[in-house]
Amino acid sequence: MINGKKIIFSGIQPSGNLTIGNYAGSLKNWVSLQNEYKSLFCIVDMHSITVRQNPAELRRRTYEVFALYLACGINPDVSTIFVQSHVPAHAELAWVLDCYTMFGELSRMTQFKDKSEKNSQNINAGLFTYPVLMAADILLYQADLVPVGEDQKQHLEITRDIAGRFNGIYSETFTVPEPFISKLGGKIMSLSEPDKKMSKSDMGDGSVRILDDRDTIIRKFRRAVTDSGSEIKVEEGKDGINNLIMIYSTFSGKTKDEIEKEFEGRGYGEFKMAVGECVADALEPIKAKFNTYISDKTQLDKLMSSGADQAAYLARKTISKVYRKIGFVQKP
Ligand code: ATP
Ligand code: LTN
Repeated sequence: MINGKKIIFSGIQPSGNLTIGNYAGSLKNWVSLQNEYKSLFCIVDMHSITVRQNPAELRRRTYEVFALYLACGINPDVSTIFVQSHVPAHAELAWVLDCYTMFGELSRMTQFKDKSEKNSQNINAGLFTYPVLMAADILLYQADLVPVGEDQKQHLEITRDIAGRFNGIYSETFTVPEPFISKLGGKIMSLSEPDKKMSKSDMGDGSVRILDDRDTIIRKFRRAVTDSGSEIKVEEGKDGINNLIMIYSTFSGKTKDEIEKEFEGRGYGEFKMAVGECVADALEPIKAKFNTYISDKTQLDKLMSSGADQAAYLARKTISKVYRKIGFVQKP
């Protein structure tokens, strides 16, 4: 608890241009939760180097993600926004937690298996211990709730296990966090391969970016892969149309039933256009705000620096407690 409020922590990797999946699964929920909870939103640059990044691009994207958090409505006066590598305690706690995490547990992580397949020439140790750094992010701030997309559920489970194990050995040290995964938008699928999660590091037309221009957004939706059939109806096995209905619902606020009624007797083509236009309309104000924020580097630097200070202050408290409990001698 901070000032009587429960704590939220979440993060996104600056590993590409953010997608509407990142928006629906994360950012949108962060904005609606930020006033009720003490919130910390991180740009997890240390996680992103588990896959090789171009240094200049990583630097640019870190600023872009920061500006996008602001543009989506994260208020720096109420929430702490910061860059992971600016707070050394993340790496410090990750090392400690590495020693309380089992090789077998990490071997079961599906994200590790997926990313190892995608990056078969670079299956580095960081990719393997990725969930431990994520556990450190969350546990450092004694977070109660972690709003993420469905793909992160397994990482939350291992975080809870690590916290429970540490608490069991050394007495209550960490808050055991709960995941917050919204039913709507928790898993947006690729438009070109609707059986796969939309992912920011996937190039191509399957991923719609928050910053795509209007025509690109509409074109991507027009080309979205759909199943055989013509009815706009949620149905088991119809991944393509189910995904489009889910996206439309997330961005329009309409329920599944309202959407099915609205498009009764109308074809896939018409529906795809409607979804594209609805998403493009919803993203317009975000893009406008993004352009304003990204053009003021001085202001971004100021916010980045103050966010890191706020986070570092909280993180230090946990690190000191952990070092004391495990028997590290305090520097005399
Ligand atoms: P990468 O392609 O680099 O792995 P990513 O698009 O999967 O990136 P992350 O940075 O790993 O994005 O995730 C940031 C947040 O967005 C997480 O909370 C994650 O669960 C959520 N998220 C990512 N993709 C989706 C999606 N398709 N649907 C819903 N939520 C998503
Ligand atoms: N692993 C997450 C990003 C992430 C995160 C976190 C999310 C890193 N640290 C802490 C929530 C809390 C991902 O790949 N989407």
